[in-house]
Amino acid sequence: MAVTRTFSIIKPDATRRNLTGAVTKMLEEAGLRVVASKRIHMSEDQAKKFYEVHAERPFYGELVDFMTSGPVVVQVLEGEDAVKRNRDVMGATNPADAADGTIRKTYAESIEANSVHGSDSDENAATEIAFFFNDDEIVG
Ligand code: RTP
Ligand code: MG
Repeated sequence: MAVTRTFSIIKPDATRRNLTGAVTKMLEEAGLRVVASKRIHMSEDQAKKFYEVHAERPFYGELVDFMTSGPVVVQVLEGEDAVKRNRDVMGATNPADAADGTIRKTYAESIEANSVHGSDSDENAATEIAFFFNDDEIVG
């Protein structure tokens, strides 16, 4: 299995509850390595652009409001089959459907305030990493 990268966000509901370390520990225990990390407060423009694919969905406005409601931690994660590995440890979008032992089952508050984002393909991972990080900020 090839070592690849994915992009992760620890969302405002998790940073508000001081869960940055707890979430990161679960990512690390799942075999992912944090090769870049920074805490930012996303602007409305950034959040709108980042979630552009959801622009027509009914929850888009609320999602942008939520993602700009507090600090987030954006990270680049490296590991074998990183996109799938990360999505497996994140669990289902809705915590009510997430498997035991996943981040969302353990920590998410709701389908929206679900603690983490993870890229859903290698192609989107590359786009999302480039959206938040310069190459010299990633140390593998
Ligand atoms: P993500 O992109 O954040 O990793 O999560 P995902 O693939 O599991 O979910 P996606 O369908 O891409 O939705 C993106 C984020 O929008 C919020 N959401 N709210 N109110 C709702 O029905 C609803 N559905 C989705 C969640 O924060 C979700 O992670
Ligand atoms: Mg998604």
